[in-house]
Amino acid sequence: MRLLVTGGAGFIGANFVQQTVTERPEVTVTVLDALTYAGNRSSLDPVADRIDFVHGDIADLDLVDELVSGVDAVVHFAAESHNDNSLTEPWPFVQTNIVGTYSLLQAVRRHEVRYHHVSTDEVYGDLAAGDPAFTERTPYNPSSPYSATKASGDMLVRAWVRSFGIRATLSNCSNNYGPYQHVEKFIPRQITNLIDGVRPRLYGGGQQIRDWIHVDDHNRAVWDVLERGRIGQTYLIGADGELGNRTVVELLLAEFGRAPDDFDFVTDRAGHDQRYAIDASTLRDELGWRPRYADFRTGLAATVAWYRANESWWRPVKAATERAYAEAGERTI
Ligand code: NAD
Ligand code: TDX
Repeated sequence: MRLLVTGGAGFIGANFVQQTVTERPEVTVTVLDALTYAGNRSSLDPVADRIDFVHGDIADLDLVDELVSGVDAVVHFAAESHNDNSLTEPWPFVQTNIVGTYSLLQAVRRHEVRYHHVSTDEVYGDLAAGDPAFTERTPYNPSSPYSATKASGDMLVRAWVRSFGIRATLSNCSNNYGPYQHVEKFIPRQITNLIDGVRPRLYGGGQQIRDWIHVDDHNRAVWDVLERGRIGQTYLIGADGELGNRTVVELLLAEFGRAPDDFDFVTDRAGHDQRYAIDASTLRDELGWRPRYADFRTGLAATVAWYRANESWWRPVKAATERAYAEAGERTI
């Protein structure tokens, strides 16, 4: 199988490429990535000699058409992915997450290529305590510019399935953690702060809840859907990993031998979603998927170890990332 992977230099895409090349030597991988601030070519170093890398934009219609004409399937990870950035400057989110998705859809339509679309549980909005978890039937209700543009991309995919008969599947996953995640995101930000002796920073009161899944488990599910998913179907991916943000910070503080209250509360995120939770029954029952990282604490400890051992990967962008948070108005409260 010849595969085009968009966003393969990002957190989840790089993990997918590494996993694929290692475990499926029969698959030929081409990565298309614009190497934005979030892309890091060195995340592909372990497999660099076994893939083709194309530096380009998914919204470049001609480039995408040419690349898609030469493959059997596309797995689309590329996105602007950070909620906080979407509040500061929404335009790149519209361009990449909507226009970029359109460009891929037109190419897979023209060349009749199988397409898998990677999306997020945030398209469903948020839940209150006690609400049932999201299912494939939950109505879309996105809150942030990021999640609204992801929801828009998903809607385009559904329309291209129905109107043009493209062979597409979608997956909407909960919060990922693991190696190679950009230090702007919650868990790597706090790990790298702690390595630097800086107190973790919790938005608002730290009461928000996220449903954590290890990135390896997400990508195994993506493969299951790509190989055995029903065309036109959406699969929710989650590993029953609901935890409050404050609890995550306390677990990290324990990993570093620090007191459980050794953190700061900082300015809350505008429109901050309260809780996400995934019901992954369809994926489990239909495709037999099970997470391998059933214990979040074990996965978190391995992630801390990775950031300790790979300072050269994250150090070059740490200071600028913290400066951007300060410039966006983040203050201790
Ligand atoms: P990321 O920000 O780490 O990586 C995104 C990658 O896309 C980068 O390599 C970047 O250079 C590339 N990219 C951005 N714009 C591009 C463009 N116009 N053309 C080509 N490449 C471009 O993101 P991530 O966390 O790895 O997320 C990957 C996908 O998974 C996204 O679609 C995201 O919405 C989805 N997702 C993420 C999570 C999560 O917890 N991180 C959860 C569910 C779904
Ligand atoms: O410093 C922080 N302090 C803090 O309390 C940061 C960066 C975040 N937070 C909070 C905000 C969220 O409640 O932690 C939680 C997680 O924040 P993020 O890592 O920014 O993730 P989230 O906004 O939940 O979105 C993530 O999961 C869904 C990914 O970034 C998205 O790409 C994915 O779609």
